[in-house]
Amino acid sequence: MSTLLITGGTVVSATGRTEADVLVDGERVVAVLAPGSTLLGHDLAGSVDRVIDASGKYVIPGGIDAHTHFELPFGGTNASDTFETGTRAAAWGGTTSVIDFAVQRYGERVEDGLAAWHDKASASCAIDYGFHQIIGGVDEFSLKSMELLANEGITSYKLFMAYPGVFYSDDAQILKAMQKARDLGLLTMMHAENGPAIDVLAEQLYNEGKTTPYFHGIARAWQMEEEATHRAIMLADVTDAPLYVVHVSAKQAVAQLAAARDRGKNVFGETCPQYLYLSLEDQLGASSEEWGDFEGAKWVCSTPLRSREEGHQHAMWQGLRTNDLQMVSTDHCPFCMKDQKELGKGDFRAIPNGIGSLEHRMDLMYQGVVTGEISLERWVELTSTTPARMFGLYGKKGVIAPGADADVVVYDPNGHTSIGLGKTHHMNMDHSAWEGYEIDGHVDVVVSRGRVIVDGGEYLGHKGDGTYLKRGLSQYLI
Ligand code: DUC
Ligand code: ZN
Ligand code: ZN
Repeated sequence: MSTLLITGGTVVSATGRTEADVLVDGERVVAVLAPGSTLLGHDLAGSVDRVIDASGKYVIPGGIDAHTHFELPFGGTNASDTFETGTRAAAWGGTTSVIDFAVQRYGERVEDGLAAWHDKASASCAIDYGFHQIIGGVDEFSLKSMELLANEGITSYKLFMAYPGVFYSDDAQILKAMQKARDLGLLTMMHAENGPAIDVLAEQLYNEGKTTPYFHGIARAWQMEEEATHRAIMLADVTDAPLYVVHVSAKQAVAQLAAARDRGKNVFGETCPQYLYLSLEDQLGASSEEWGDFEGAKWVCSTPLRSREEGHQHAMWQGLRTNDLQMVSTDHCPFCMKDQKELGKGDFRAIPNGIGSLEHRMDLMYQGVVTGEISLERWVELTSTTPARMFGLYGKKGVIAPGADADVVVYDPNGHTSIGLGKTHHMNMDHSAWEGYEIDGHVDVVVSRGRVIVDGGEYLGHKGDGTYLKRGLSQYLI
């Protein structure tokens, strides 16, 4: 067991900041000390195995990305990050826990999907990991299997109102699953888009010769997200089940969440960096020398990037400030252009949906602190503390306090990060959705359960060091 002292930094939590030294013994934080404290001896620095000087830097709880899809079979291919490559990239970016989605489809057993995800993840992860369960085929068997999930530490599951024929659930299925979830204390996560209507719109656009990535965003109109969000809220209301809407991108959907929350409902929403920074016009409508008007395929994801002219990005930041949106995850679902996104050349409907952002979430959200969109404390809350509370990890994760896992990031506000291929990029992708983004800050040191895994530009993590997070019930409910 080794000991570590992080000294001279500003420890930032969801509720404040303070000058303090953080003492780590083995895998845990054991003390947060006033600078110069002699409580634990006159030469604490001399008695520990390692001292990290964090002077002038922020000391924050490690990031928790509660929405990743490693190796997800989707759109005729598999998401290109494995648990190994994905968790390594996460570590580089200051994220020390991920929650990925195990998959069950029609005709499959939930238990088998879960076992497959454990097989992929165990011995592969550099940081700690947990699972949500996708229930892509709601039937009497999968409903019964939900009873096992909480005991396995899987206290949240995801349904899709989109993707008919793949993961789609109709209203009757959603209602039944929510009733079961309410009884079991599980949190229902919802992909809220009206899939059947979207598929009709997409087919009509395609038949009119509108085949480029831009039309992915047109087919998946904001009305489709608002309507599904409202329907999900009503189904949750009538079943008295808590609801967490994933990857919110339409300002009208935020308004639906806000209205439900104003009525005192246990309704929550996450957004993702892509919906804060990127747009229909600038990205889905982009063209390049290499890819022509297929360039926009890099940013085909669902929910889609939305029009900047309509003000969705502004509304997402606003929602984060007002707590109408509570968290920022990435929906990390990377695909290469070559052989993967290319499947949809000439037909936007066949482009695998997904963007890779996991490595850059902490930086991109810190840039929101620099530009005044959110406070320093809110940065920590959105990226670590609330994810921990929402998904039953708080106390162990999401906070720097005695007894918590020593997942700590030393972040340098005077540092700089240039994002892009050949610069900062460790995800298994042949392009970056964030090429050219410049961040006025830098992840200097990353500690995962007491082990230093990133140290000033050097990666020291190991495949297999990450452990499975058996999660408790949500600690965020009203
Ligand atoms: N959206 C994506 O962009 N990718 C994976 C699944 C999803 O819902
Ligand atoms: Zn989704
Ligand atoms: Zn997702």
